[in-house]
Amino acid sequence: MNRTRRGGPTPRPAPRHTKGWAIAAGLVAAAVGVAAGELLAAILSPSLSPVSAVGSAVIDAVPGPVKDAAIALFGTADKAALLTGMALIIALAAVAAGWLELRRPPAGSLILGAFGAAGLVAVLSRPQGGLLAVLPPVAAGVVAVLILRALAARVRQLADARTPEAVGAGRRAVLAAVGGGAAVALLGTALSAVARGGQAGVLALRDAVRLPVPARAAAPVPAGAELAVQGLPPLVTPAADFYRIDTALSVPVIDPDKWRLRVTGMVDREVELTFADLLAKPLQESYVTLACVSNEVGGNLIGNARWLGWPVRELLAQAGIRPGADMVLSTSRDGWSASTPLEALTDNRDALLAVGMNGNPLPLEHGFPVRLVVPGLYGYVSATKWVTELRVTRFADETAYWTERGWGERGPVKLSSRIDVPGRNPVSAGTVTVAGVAWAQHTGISAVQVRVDDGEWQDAQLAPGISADTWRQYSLPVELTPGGHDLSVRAVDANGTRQAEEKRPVLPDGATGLHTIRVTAR
Ligand SMILES: Nc1nc2c(c(=O)[nH]1)N[C@H]1C(S)=C(S)[C@@H](COP(=O)(O)O)O[C@H]1N2
Ligand SMILES: [Mo]
Repeated sequence: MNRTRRGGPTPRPAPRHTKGWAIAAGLVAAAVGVAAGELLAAILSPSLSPVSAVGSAVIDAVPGPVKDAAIALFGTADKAALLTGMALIIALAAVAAGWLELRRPPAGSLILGAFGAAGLVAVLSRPQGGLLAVLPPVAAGVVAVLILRALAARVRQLADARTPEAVGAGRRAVLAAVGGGAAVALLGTALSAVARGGQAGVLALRDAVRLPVPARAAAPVPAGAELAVQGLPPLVTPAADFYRIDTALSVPVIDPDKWRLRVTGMVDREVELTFADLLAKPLQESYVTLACVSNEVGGNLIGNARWLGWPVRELLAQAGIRPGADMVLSTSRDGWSASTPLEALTDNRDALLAVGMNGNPLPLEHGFPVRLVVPGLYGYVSATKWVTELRVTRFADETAYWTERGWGERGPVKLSSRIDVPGRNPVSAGTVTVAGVAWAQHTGISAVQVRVDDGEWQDAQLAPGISADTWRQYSLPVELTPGGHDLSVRAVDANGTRQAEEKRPVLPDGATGLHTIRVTAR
């Protein structure tokens, strides 16, 4: 179709030429955008994909009868049909975008940008949504628009070419740009397929893991531990809602059959443990509330789960600890490390080498196949995910990832409490329920008090706790007159120590201060 007439005087190139290139530009721009979003998602997290988020949002949004009709029509190929349909829609929009970007800029950019925005909305509507989840669709939209503009500029140059030389040069420039873009899209798609393939493989291995029945079951959840207050987070946090904090840009993907844990350092004999070895041990289950040192007062970097694992002290006993050691440096597959006081791993608190979370193998994001869970310590000094080595050593000799960066050497969780309800403003004046959680892991909570403005501290109803290692819910009805009010909460631990009122930042060893919220009663 690209006949070049060399030698003769060439009039304006036929618009058909540029139309074809404009359409190709739109398709390539969309393809590079989608590839960029998928690749970023594959790197960031196994449970993120803008394309599948859009697909899932479509599935959720489609009315039941349409869903039934689609299943009747396509049977088990319904998901493939949906993806094909989405690809067709994106391709049609890309064709239109390429064409319009040439004729009526920036209409084409707007179309591709709108697709990025749709991906963003879809991702935000998924339960796995989090801050990380927004990056891939945003990247997809931005990349697609930038590529489209760059390609359209070259196509426009070609359209404006007046001499045969200019037409030839313009065509070569467009061909190089469009071809280069297509190659980048293919490469990005291939790379994300490889990354996904590795994750899919390990996800399948994870699904195949059969966790043993615990030799010691978790303490039962006492009746009434979960208060029937609307808006209060569940007592046990579902894995999908559990906060995730780590330095891993891409989630380590570990084949459990190849996983090894080595115990080294100041030990009588080094020990190496396989996943099968670990599953064969008498495992025990316990509820532990995990908290991040970066959790601000009132923040949500805290969650409570039922962990299945083998007490770390059993493993350390097998290795035999030499005198003088006071710390265990645990290292993850991706090189992160935590320094945990030896006694927290050997005392009776049941620090676990955990393989299960709420009855399932650990999610990839939460450390599959094995992580540490130590009641009473912030995650940065204890909760190593994807753990591969425990080195028995001394605080005087070695440091860990965050302690090298100015965070406290020991990281006991600070006694704290949070108001979750009322979560919305304004509230109706009159009787208002104030409710939330309080925690002092490994010590336990003995009382929670609530205050309205500068009034008296009133004892809240404290729900029974699962154990000293878990948070406890509280609630208290208070009377609010119309107008603005400050609601505050404070907790008292099992030793009678009252929560510190002094405001201190999260650095270096955890925030203190009282959680106070401002509500308006109408
Ligand atoms: N390998 C690894 N493990 C890690 C971290 C990390 O960055 N890398 N972060 C720690 C921190 S700071 C916290 S608060 C907990 C969070 O665990 P979660 O993501 O399962 O909630 O994991 C800990 N374990
Ligand atoms: Mo953390």
